[in-house]
Amino acid sequence: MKRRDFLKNTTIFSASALAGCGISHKDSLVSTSTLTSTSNGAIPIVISTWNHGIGANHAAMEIIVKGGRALDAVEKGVRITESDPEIMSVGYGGLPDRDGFVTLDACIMDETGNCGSVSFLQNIKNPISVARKVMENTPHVMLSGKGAFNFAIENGFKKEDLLTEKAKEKWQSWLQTSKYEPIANIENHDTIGLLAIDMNGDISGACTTSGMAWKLHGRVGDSPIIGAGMYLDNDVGGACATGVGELVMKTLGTFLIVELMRQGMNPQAACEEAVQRIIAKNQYKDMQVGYLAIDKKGNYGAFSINPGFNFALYINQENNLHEAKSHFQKI
Ligand code: SD4
Repeated sequence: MKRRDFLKNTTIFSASALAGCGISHKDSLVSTSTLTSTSNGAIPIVISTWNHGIGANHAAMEIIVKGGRALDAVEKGVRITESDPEIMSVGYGGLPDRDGFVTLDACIMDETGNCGSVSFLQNIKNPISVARKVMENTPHVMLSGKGAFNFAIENGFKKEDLLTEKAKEKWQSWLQTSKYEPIANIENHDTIGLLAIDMNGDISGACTTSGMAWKLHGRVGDSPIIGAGMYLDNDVGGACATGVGELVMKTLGTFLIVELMRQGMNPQAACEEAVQRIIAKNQYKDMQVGYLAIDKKGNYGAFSINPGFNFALYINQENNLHEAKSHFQKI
């Protein structure tokens, strides 16, 4: 679509209007509601997974209302989540693998189709920023493990111990039974996937996680895989995923959602179809996967296998938490 048509079809708030509205993170946490279908689109928009998305959305929108780029917004947004030791599923404070190591996965993508990613990264608090450096400073898309760590250090990141006392205690108590049985919504994860459209109508996305708690050392999930944990195409829209990464990887869920939108599906229908693919092809019992999607007009969709998936949506100057619809009504 030409930019002219895009502007015609979309509600746009001027930077000054939004900047002047003085929305604070607390003010904006209004209520939880269930969305029934794809909304009317509006830009700018920021959408992200789970409760912690409220704070991340807020930080992202702060950049956007000043006329900033969606890429800067998504990075800044998820850095808030990564840096918070109380959020035990992303970055610093994340729950470790079964051997006690906090290993992080993250990816980022911009409106030009550039992307960067890190997987199995240890001792670096903000993997999303390392992923961005991979995108901008190397000819590659993905760095992993020791190589990703060395690259981070060379690029000025600090080596830090990411295992907090609280996470260590949880790990030690898990060790007593050492059972690995992910249960929907309490799998001890909760990745943040965040998508944003800025004032120019450009889309970017970020996804970052400490992955499934108690995973095998070396396990990498969907979150750093472009097309699995997150994908976008600035001509079409974007999508991000949360939940059991193996199910997302087997169906390349976010790539699928964007391609379905390219063929004309709205974001809600595309998320629902991606969940159907998992149900049709995989063992999903008691497991959760949730998808979020936006199209170029700022229409959004959200859907999960099981109930309990919520997301934060910052649109029309309000940043609220919503409950996604799900395939099953009861777990
Ligand atoms: C993973 N998808 O490592 C991540 C975990 C997650 O919400 O999303 N949690 O499989």
